[in-house]
Amino acid sequence: MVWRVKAKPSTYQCDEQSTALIMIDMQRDFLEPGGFGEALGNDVSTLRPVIAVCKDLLELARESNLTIVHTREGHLPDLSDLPETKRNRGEPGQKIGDLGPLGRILIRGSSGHSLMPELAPEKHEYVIDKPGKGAFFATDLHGILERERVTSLILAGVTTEVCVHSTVREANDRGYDCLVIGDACGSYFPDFHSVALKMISAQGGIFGKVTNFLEFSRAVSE
Ligand code: TIU
Repeated sequence: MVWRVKAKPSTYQCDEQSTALIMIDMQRDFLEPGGFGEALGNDVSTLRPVIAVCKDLLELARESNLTIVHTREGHLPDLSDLPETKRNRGEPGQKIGDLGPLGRILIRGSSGHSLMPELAPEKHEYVIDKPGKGAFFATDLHGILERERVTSLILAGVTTEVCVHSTVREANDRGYDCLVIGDACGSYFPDFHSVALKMISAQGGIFGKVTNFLEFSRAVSE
């Protein structure tokens, strides 16, 4: 079944056999108070509306039997995969690896590192742990997608201009056809969110295309 999604700058076309949903970093560390997002000085409540849209998108992807990949940004407990430059950004005393209300900030295995319970992965879905902002850096995501014969990526998650953007750029350079679901992405900075989406779809879709959940679900149910 070929889906034709109304998108910017033009219609996006894909089919369920070769399409994956990539749900980026919907972790407590970014969405709940006491985690990494707040440690960086952000108001994490700005991201809350995205959870419901991501939930609907995840359910639609499950009903459509898409390959589903969840990513989590985080580091090993011994910090061996954490560059000093990354650790030293942010307020002193609130660095990656420090103990916060959600456990050690951005460390694999801490409660802050886990995915939001509303978006918990099912058994057969992939969960990719990534030390960087882009989901292809130092992970086996590309190999997984090649094995699944995936060529089209539907992207959602947080934050629009950081990890979603980095991943779209990496995916585009590896030849994937990307569609970003704008209202299933969120930023601590509303103006960055809208400009980040424009940057993807400008210049004829320089990194990919952009739509919203309603248009995507319309195309899937047609
Ligand atoms: N700070 C910020 O906007 N984002 C991140 O650090 N990581 C992700 O976007 N996941």
